[in-house]
Amino acid sequence: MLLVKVLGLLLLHVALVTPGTQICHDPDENAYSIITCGAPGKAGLPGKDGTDGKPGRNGEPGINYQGPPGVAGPPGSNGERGPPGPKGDKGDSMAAALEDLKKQISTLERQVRDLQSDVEKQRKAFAFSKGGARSGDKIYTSNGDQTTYNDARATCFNAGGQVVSPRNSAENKAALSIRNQYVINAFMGINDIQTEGTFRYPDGNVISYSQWSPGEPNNEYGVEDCVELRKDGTWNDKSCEEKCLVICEF
Ligand SMILES: [Ca+2]
Ligand SMILES: [Ca+2]
Repeated sequence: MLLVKVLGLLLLHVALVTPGTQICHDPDENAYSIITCGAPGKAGLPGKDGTDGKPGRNGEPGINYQGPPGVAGPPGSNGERGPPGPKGDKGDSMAAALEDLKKQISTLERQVRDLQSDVEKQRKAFAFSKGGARSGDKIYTSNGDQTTYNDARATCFNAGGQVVSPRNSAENKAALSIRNQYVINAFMGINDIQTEGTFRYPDGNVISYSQWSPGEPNNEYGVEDCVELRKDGTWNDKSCEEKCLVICEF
């Protein structure tokens, strides 16, 4: 053994003095080997590109995620009122009603014309007959009776009129024309029964026209509250209980 170690040391010495050599120890073999150590080589050229690899496998299908349903929002505010629509056509019922109304109006117009003609004839007949007269739209007539004032008032009222009550000169003349046909003084509707000295028309209004004879009204004996129409067209207050011609006004 000693010889082996000595030989090793000798080889080591040789290696140390020989450039380019290196002693390498192998622990497993517990031996030393001598290799020649050259200078480090240069980097080699880059290798060729490798060939393309195989295509990869298809991936697993993805999972679709569905969100939770949304919550309904609050109702919106009312919109502005739109413009009015075009006028619709008139219904048949409206047209029929208008047509019917026209017929009724036409019938009424014809009836009014007939009435006007009839009234005009009656006026002419009254004016022509004894005891008939007219002034404006008033008609005066008499039945020739002579009665107290109250009876005259009742007669005219029942006939649809009133005892003649002239409100102007023309009406007074119309009444006088009838009085003179009968040649009898006539009662008038004017009286001061309600208040002595204040003469009124049958409707209660104070008279606005008068044609008193001179010295009248004198309320003779304190009993003259009615009025008669004399032959000269003047007025005289007279007792209502006396009898005079009845002239009615319509
Ligand atoms: Ca009197
Ligand atoms: Ca008198």
